[in-house]
Amino acid sequence: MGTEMFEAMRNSILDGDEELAKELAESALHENLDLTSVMNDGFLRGIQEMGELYQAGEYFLPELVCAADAMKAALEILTPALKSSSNHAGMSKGQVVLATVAGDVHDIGKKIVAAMLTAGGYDVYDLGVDVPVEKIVEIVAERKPDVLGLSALLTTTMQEQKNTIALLENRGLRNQVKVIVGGAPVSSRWAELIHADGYSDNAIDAVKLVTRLISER
Ligand code: B1M
Repeated sequence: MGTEMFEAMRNSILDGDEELAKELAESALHENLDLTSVMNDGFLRGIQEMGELYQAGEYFLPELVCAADAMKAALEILTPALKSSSNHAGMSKGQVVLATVAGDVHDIGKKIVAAMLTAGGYDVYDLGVDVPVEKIVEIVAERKPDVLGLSALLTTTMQEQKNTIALLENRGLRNQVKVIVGGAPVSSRWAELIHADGYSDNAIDAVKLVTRLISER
Protein backbone atom coordinates (compact mmCIF):
# COMPACT_ATOMS: atom_id res chain seq x y z
CA MET A 1 0.00 0.00 0.00
CA GLY A 2 2.83 2.37 0.95
CA THR A 3 4.48 2.07 -2.46
CA GLU A 4 1.29 2.95 -4.34
CA MET A 5 0.74 5.91 -2.08
CA PHE A 6 4.32 7.13 -2.61
CA GLU A 7 3.84 6.79 -6.36
CA ALA A 8 0.62 8.82 -6.15
CA MET A 9 2.48 11.50 -4.18
CA ARG A 10 5.20 11.68 -6.82
CA ASN A 11 2.58 11.92 -9.57
CA SER A 12 0.59 14.60 -7.77
CA ILE A 13 3.68 16.84 -7.94
CA LEU A 14 4.51 15.98 -11.55
CA ASP A 15 0.86 16.67 -12.49
CA GLY A 16 0.89 19.89 -10.48
CA ASP A 17 -2.26 18.70 -8.72
CA GLU A 18 -2.34 20.81 -5.56
CA GLU A 19 -5.61 19.36 -4.25
CA LEU A 20 -4.42 15.78 -4.65
CA ALA A 21 -1.05 16.59 -3.06
CA LYS A 22 -2.90 18.02 -0.04
CA GLU A 23 -5.21 15.01 0.19
CA LEU A 24 -2.28 12.60 0.03
CA ALA A 25 -0.35 14.55 2.67
CA GLU A 26 -3.43 14.42 4.92
CA SER A 27 -3.88 10.69 4.30
CA ALA A 28 -0.23 10.12 5.19
CA LEU A 29 -0.90 11.79 8.55
CA HIS A 30 -4.10 9.83 9.17
CA GLU A 31 -2.41 6.58 8.29
CA ASN A 32 0.60 7.40 10.43
CA LEU A 33 3.06 6.79 7.62
CA ASP A 34 6.75 7.40 8.23
CA LEU A 35 7.08 11.05 7.23
CA THR A 36 10.71 10.81 6.16
CA SER A 37 9.70 8.14 3.61
CA VAL A 38 6.68 10.21 2.59
CA MET A 39 9.09 13.00 1.70
CA ASN A 40 11.95 10.98 0.19
CA ASP A 41 10.03 8.26 -1.62
CA GLY A 42 6.99 10.36 -2.47
CA PHE A 43 6.81 14.10 -2.88
CA LEU A 44 10.55 14.76 -3.14
CA ARG A 45 10.93 12.37 -6.08
CA GLY A 46 8.20 14.26 -7.91
CA ILE A 47 9.77 17.69 -7.51
CA GLN A 48 13.25 16.42 -8.38
CA GLU A 49 11.99 14.76 -11.55
CA MET A 50 10.09 17.92 -12.44
CA GLY A 51 13.31 19.94 -12.19
CA GLU A 52 15.08 17.45 -14.48
CA LEU A 53 12.24 17.38 -17.02
CA TYR A 54 12.17 21.18 -17.11
CA GLN A 55 15.88 21.33 -17.68
CA ALA A 56 15.59 18.74 -20.45
CA GLY A 57 13.00 20.95 -22.14
CA GLU A 58 10.21 18.39 -21.70
CA TYR A 59 8.20 20.47 -19.24
CA PHE A 60 7.68 24.23 -19.30
CA LEU A 61 7.25 27.08 -16.86
CA PRO A 62 3.46 26.71 -16.23
CA GLU A 63 3.90 23.03 -15.30
CA LEU A 64 6.83 23.96 -13.12
CA VAL A 65 4.90 26.61 -11.21
CA CYS A 66 1.99 24.19 -10.65
CA ALA A 67 4.42 21.52 -9.41
CA ALA A 68 5.99 24.05 -7.03
CA ASP A 69 2.54 25.01 -5.70
CA ALA A 70 1.61 21.37 -5.17
CA MET A 71 4.89 20.73 -3.35
CA LYS A 72 4.36 23.77 -1.12
CA ALA A 73 0.79 22.66 -0.33
CA ALA A 74 2.03 19.22 0.75
CA LEU A 75 4.85 20.76 2.82
CA GLU A 76 2.40 23.08 4.59
CA ILE A 77 0.41 20.10 5.80
CA LEU A 78 3.40 17.93 6.68
CA THR A 79 5.68 20.48 8.38
CA PRO A 80 3.70 20.86 11.66
CA ALA A 81 3.55 17.06 11.94
CA LEU A 82 7.25 16.78 11.16
CA LYS A 83 7.88 19.24 13.99
CA SER A 84 5.86 17.32 16.54
CA SER A 85 6.98 13.89 15.35
CA SER A 86 8.50 11.56 17.91
CA ASN A 87 11.91 12.33 16.49
CA HIS A 88 11.49 15.87 17.72
CA ALA A 89 9.85 15.03 21.05
CA GLY A 90 10.08 18.64 22.21
CA MET A 91 13.87 18.45 22.46
CA SER A 92 15.63 20.39 19.76
CA LYS A 93 19.00 19.05 18.67
CA GLY A 94 20.05 22.55 17.70
CA GLN A 95 18.94 25.62 15.82
CA VAL A 96 19.39 26.15 12.10
CA VAL A 97 18.69 29.44 10.36
CA LEU A 98 18.03 29.08 6.63
CA ALA A 99 17.81 31.67 3.87
CA THR A 100 17.78 31.92 0.11
CA VAL A 101 20.25 34.69 -0.62
CA ALA A 102 19.55 38.15 -2.06
CA GLY A 103 18.40 38.30 -5.67
CA ASP A 104 17.22 34.71 -5.62
CA VAL A 105 13.62 33.56 -5.21
CA HIS A 106 14.12 29.80 -5.58
CA ASP A 107 12.88 28.13 -2.42
CA ILE A 108 11.56 24.68 -3.20
CA GLY A 109 14.85 22.94 -2.41
CA LYS A 110 15.42 25.05 0.69
CA LYS A 111 11.92 24.23 1.96
CA ILE A 112 12.69 20.55 1.53
CA VAL A 113 15.94 21.00 3.43
CA ALA A 114 13.94 22.80 6.15
CA ALA A 115 11.36 20.00 6.29
CA MET A 116 14.01 17.29 6.52
CA LEU A 117 15.91 19.15 9.24
CA THR A 118 12.66 19.61 11.14
CA ALA A 119 11.97 15.91 10.78
CA GLY A 120 15.49 15.24 12.04
CA GLY A 121 14.79 17.11 15.28
CA TYR A 122 16.28 20.51 14.52
CA ASP A 123 14.66 23.81 15.26
CA VAL A 124 14.51 25.57 11.90
CA TYR A 125 14.07 29.31 11.43
CA ASP A 126 13.50 30.01 7.75
CA LEU A 127 14.10 33.60 6.69
CA GLY A 128 12.55 33.05 3.27
CA VAL A 129 13.87 34.14 -0.12
CA ASP A 130 15.79 37.12 -1.49
CA VAL A 131 17.22 37.84 1.96
CA PRO A 132 19.83 40.62 2.09
CA VAL A 133 23.21 39.83 3.65
CA GLU A 134 22.68 42.44 6.37
CA LYS A 135 19.41 40.85 7.43
CA ILE A 136 20.96 37.36 7.60
CA VAL A 137 23.86 38.59 9.74
CA GLU A 138 21.50 40.54 12.01
CA ILE A 139 19.45 37.39 12.64
CA VAL A 140 22.60 35.34 13.35
CA ALA A 141 23.64 37.94 15.93
CA GLU A 142 20.18 37.92 17.48
CA ARG A 143 19.31 34.21 17.49
CA LYS A 144 22.77 32.68 17.78
CA PRO A 145 21.93 29.57 15.74
CA ASP A 146 24.25 26.56 15.66
CA VAL A 147 24.14 26.48 11.88
CA LEU A 148 23.37 28.98 9.14
CA GLY A 149 22.30 27.46 5.83
CA LEU A 150 22.46 29.54 2.65
CA SER A 151 20.73 28.42 -0.51
CA ALA A 152 21.49 29.84 -3.98
CA LEU A 153 20.14 28.53 -7.27
CA LEU A 154 21.64 31.06 -9.64
CA THR A 155 25.29 31.40 -10.58
CA THR A 156 24.79 35.15 -10.18
CA THR A 157 23.59 34.87 -6.57
CA MET A 158 26.15 32.35 -5.29
CA GLN A 159 28.37 35.34 -4.63
CA GLU A 160 25.97 36.37 -1.85
CA GLN A 161 26.98 33.24 0.08
CA LYS A 162 30.54 34.50 -0.02
CA ASN A 163 29.42 38.02 0.96
CA THR A 164 27.49 36.65 3.94
CA ILE A 165 30.54 34.79 5.26
CA ALA A 166 32.65 37.91 4.76
CA LEU A 167 30.19 40.06 6.71
CA LEU A 168 29.99 37.48 9.51
CA GLU A 169 33.78 37.66 9.74
CA ASN A 170 33.69 41.42 9.65
CA ARG A 171 31.20 41.54 12.54
CA GLY A 172 33.20 39.05 14.62
CA LEU A 173 30.42 36.45 14.38
CA ARG A 174 32.03 33.87 12.13
CA ASN A 175 33.34 31.64 14.94
CA GLN A 176 29.92 31.45 16.59
CA VAL A 177 28.12 29.72 13.75
CA LYS A 178 28.75 26.93 11.27
CA VAL A 179 27.85 27.98 7.74
CA ILE A 180 26.64 25.50 5.14
CA VAL A 181 25.84 26.21 1.53
CA GLY A 182 23.73 24.46 -1.08
CA GLY A 183 21.74 24.84 -4.28
CA ALA A 184 22.11 23.46 -7.80
CA PRO A 185 25.13 25.54 -8.99
CA VAL A 186 26.98 25.23 -5.68
CA SER A 187 29.75 22.66 -5.19
CA SER A 188 32.09 21.46 -2.48
CA ARG A 189 34.85 23.32 -4.32
CA TRP A 190 32.88 26.57 -4.03
CA ALA A 191 32.20 25.89 -0.34
CA GLU A 192 35.95 25.49 0.24
CA LEU A 193 36.75 28.62 -1.74
CA ILE A 194 34.45 30.82 0.32
CA HIS A 195 35.45 29.13 3.62
CA ALA A 196 32.04 27.67 4.35
CA ASP A 197 31.97 24.81 6.87
CA GLY A 198 30.15 22.44 4.60
CA TYR A 199 28.18 21.74 1.44
CA SER A 200 25.56 19.20 0.54
CA ASP A 201 23.83 18.58 -2.75
CA ASN A 202 20.59 17.27 -1.28
CA ALA A 203 18.31 17.53 1.72
CA ILE A 204 19.14 14.16 3.25
CA ASP A 205 22.87 14.88 3.26
CA ALA A 206 22.17 18.36 4.60
CA VAL A 207 20.72 16.75 7.74
CA LYS A 208 23.79 14.48 8.09
CA LEU A 209 26.06 17.48 7.59
CA VAL A 210 24.27 19.55 10.23
CA THR A 211 24.40 16.62 12.65
CA ARG A 212 28.15 16.24 12.11
CA LEU A 213 28.89 19.96 12.41
CA ILE A 214 26.87 20.31 15.60
CA SER A 215 28.56 17.26 17.13
CA GLU A 216 31.93 18.86 16.42
CA ARG A 217 31.05 22.10 18.19
CO1 B1M B 1 14.72 29.13 -12.04
N1 B1M B 1 16.52 28.70 -12.71
N2 B1M B 1 14.85 30.90 -12.61
N3 B1M B 1 12.90 29.20 -11.42
N4 B1M B 1 14.73 27.18 -11.86
C1 B1M B 1 17.09 27.38 -12.47
C2 B1M B 1 17.88 27.36 -11.18
C3 B1M B 1 17.96 27.18 -13.77
C4 B1M B 1 19.13 26.21 -13.59
C5 B1M B 1 17.02 26.74 -14.93
C6 B1M B 1 17.74 26.67 -16.27
O1 B1M B 1 17.91 27.66 -16.92
N5 B1M B 1 18.15 25.51 -16.67
C7 B1M B 1 18.41 28.65 -14.08
C8 B1M B 1 19.71 29.10 -13.39
C9 B1M B 1 20.87 29.23 -14.35
C10 B1M B 1 22.09 29.57 -13.58
O2 B1M B 1 22.20 30.60 -12.98
N6 B1M B 1 23.02 28.66 -13.61
C11 B1M B 1 17.19 29.42 -13.59
C12 B1M B 1 16.85 30.73 -14.01
C13 B1M B 1 17.76 31.33 -15.07
C14 B1M B 1 15.76 31.44 -13.49
C15 B1M B 1 15.30 32.84 -13.87
C16 B1M B 1 16.41 33.89 -14.06
C17 B1M B 1 14.41 32.70 -15.12
C18 B1M B 1 13.97 34.02 -15.73
O3 B1M B 1 13.21 34.73 -15.13
N7 B1M B 1 14.52 34.27 -16.88
C19 B1M B 1 14.39 33.23 -12.69
C20 B1M B 1 15.20 33.88 -11.55
C21 B1M B 1 14.32 34.36 -10.43
C22 B1M B 1 15.18 34.79 -9.25
O4 B1M B 1 15.51 33.97 -8.43
N8 B1M B 1 15.54 36.05 -9.19
C23 B1M B 1 13.91 31.87 -12.28
C24 B1M B 1 12.66 31.64 -11.72
C25 B1M B 1 12.17 30.39 -11.38
C26 B1M B 1 10.76 30.12 -10.87
C27 B1M B 1 10.22 31.26 -10.01
C28 B1M B 1 9.86 29.94 -12.08
C29 B1M B 1 10.92 28.73 -10.19
C30 B1M B 1 11.20 28.84 -8.68
C31 B1M B 1 9.97 28.58 -7.83
C32 B1M B 1 10.36 28.51 -6.39
O5 B1M B 1 11.40 28.03 -6.01
N9 B1M B 1 9.45 29.02 -5.57
C33 B1M B 1 12.17 28.19 -10.86
C34 B1M B 1 12.56 26.83 -10.85
C35 B1M B 1 11.57 25.88 -10.20
C36 B1M B 1 13.78 26.37 -11.38
C37 B1M B 1 14.29 24.91 -11.61
C38 B1M B 1 13.59 24.38 -12.85
C39 B1M B 1 14.05 23.93 -10.52
C40 B1M B 1 14.57 24.36 -9.16
C41 B1M B 1 13.98 23.43 -8.15
O6 B1M B 1 13.08 23.79 -7.42
N10 B1M B 1 14.45 22.18 -8.18
C42 B1M B 1 15.83 25.13 -11.85
C43 B1M B 1 16.44 24.10 -12.78
C44 B1M B 1 16.94 22.90 -12.02
O7 B1M B 1 17.52 23.04 -10.95
N11 B1M B 1 16.71 21.76 -12.56
C45 B1M B 1 15.88 26.56 -12.20
C46 B1M B 1 13.95 21.13 -7.29
C47 B1M B 1 14.64 21.24 -5.94
C48 B1M B 1 14.17 20.09 -5.05
O8 B1M B 1 16.04 21.11 -6.15
O9 B1M B 1 16.47 23.56 -5.65
O10 B1M B 1 18.33 22.05 -6.47
P1 B1M B 1 17.09 22.22 -5.69
O11 B1M B 1 17.37 21.84 -4.17
C49 B1M B 1 18.02 20.63 -3.80
C50 B1M B 1 19.54 20.76 -3.72
O12 B1M B 1 20.10 21.77 -4.54
C51 B1M B 1 19.80 20.95 -2.28
O13 B1M B 1 18.77 20.21 -1.64
C52 B1M B 1 17.55 20.36 -2.37
C53 B1M B 1 16.70 19.14 -2.19
O14 B1M B 1 17.40 17.96 -2.51
N12 B1M B 1 19.79 22.30 -1.70
C54 B1M B 1 20.48 22.53 -0.56
C55 B1M B 1 19.16 23.42 -2.07
N13 B1M B 1 19.41 24.39 -1.20
C56 B1M B 1 20.20 23.88 -0.26
C57 B1M B 1 20.74 24.44 0.89
C58 B1M B 1 21.57 23.64 1.68
C59 B1M B 1 21.82 22.32 1.36
C60 B1M B 1 21.27 21.73 0.24
O15 B1M B 1 22.14 24.09 2.79
C61 B1M B 1 21.86 25.41 3.18
